[in-house]
Amino acid sequence: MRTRVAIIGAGPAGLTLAHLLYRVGIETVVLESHTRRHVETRIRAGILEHGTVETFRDLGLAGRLDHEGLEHRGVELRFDGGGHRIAFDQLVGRSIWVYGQQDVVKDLISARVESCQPLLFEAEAIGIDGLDSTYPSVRYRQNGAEQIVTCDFVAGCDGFHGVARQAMPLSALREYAHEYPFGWVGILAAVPPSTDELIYASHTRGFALHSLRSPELSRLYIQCEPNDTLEKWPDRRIWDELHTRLECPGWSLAEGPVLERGITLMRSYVAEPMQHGRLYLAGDAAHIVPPTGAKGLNLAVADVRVLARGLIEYYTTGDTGALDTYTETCLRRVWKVMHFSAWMTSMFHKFPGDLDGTQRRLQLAQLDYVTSSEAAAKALAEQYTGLP
Ligand code: RFL
Ligand code: PHB
Repeated sequence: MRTRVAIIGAGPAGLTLAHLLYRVGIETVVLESHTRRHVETRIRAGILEHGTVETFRDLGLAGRLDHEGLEHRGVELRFDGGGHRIAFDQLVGRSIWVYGQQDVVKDLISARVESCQPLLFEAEAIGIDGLDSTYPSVRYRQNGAEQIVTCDFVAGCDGFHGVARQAMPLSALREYAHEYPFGWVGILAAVPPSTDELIYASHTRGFALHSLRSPELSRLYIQCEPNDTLEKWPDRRIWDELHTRLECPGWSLAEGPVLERGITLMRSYVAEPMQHGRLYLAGDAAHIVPPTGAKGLNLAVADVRVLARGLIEYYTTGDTGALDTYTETCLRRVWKVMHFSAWMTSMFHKFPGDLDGTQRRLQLAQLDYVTSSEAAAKALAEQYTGLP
């Protein structure tokens, strides 16, 4: 098979890139190791920045998002038994959308299938060759047989555990990795959300988050130990901790059947550079942020906007200027978002080793500042709703 851009991974990064290029007539092949059902039902992110929503609207892919997505104009920060609203619209004139990642992926896949462009499921990329030539190729396995797609460029959109980053010579790669000393237990529950807007809570027992997916579905998270397993978190314990950590006078949390549960380790990671020869990394393949800032998917979409611009410039003018500066352009946003996500994480989580309570007092001082100073609230709102 021959194409212009071989895209590894049908997550938000790979699928959005495929659509951005299809719109201007640039051929792509998308390879995805899992089944369609698997990628469409994987529950992950839920918050879309303004710019991410605009990207899907520009592509004509926001029909269902505009209909079923929930626009949120603020968020609540809860600590010391009190709730404080950060009003995004008043502070920065922007909002965010609650719309599940699996719905984003479903919409992008169905539009890709409709366009009759190649999207291969159960096609696992196993190696990339010729990155330093003008004819790179991707080897993949489908139905037990090894196949090859040759191309002009390879987009590594295959997530943190993919093969694309591994194809870069180790000597060319600088990695910045950090594992947090905690994880998140996440549940999806069949109960109307007990709140209209997201609640981020910082409690002496640790972080809790009340998010949602629809008027009938709540999504909740709590901080846990880094090596906890789900066996340690029966539903009763999850709800009890949520009640304790989210407690606020005059407010109560409604419980319901737990439909899904999972544990996520919290880490941050950046690979520099994000390109080598004809290979470009985008999204989780290049960087991971802790989910406290709700940024991973949004960053993935921001990367592929930059990559698509570079590829379009190359195919229309032959100029490689924007491709050459891909890493530099992306990293300017990536490191700001890393900083924001680390800041949100440090403000809300319980860190081990705070023996004399200094860290807790610093956290409370920071939360008090953010919720009482308009300038500080604006900084949070600007970054949460998305940097331009
Ligand atoms: P993905 O979504 O991991 O997609 C990569 C795809 O590549 C496939 N793949 C391969 N295909 C072919 N050959 C191979 N060798 C392959 N290896 C892998 C995989 O099967 C997969 O389909 O990466 P992408 O596109 O970069 O998207 C990134 C986002 O998925 C991720 O950053 C977010 O989910 C992070 N995240 C959040 N981001 C937000 O913007 N807002 C949020 O509210 C938010 N909440 C979250 C989150 C992530 C979470 N978890 C589970 C880590 C909440 C949680 C709990
Ligand atoms: C979610 O709804 O899944 C969600 C919301 C906010 C976050 C992370 C995840 O910071």
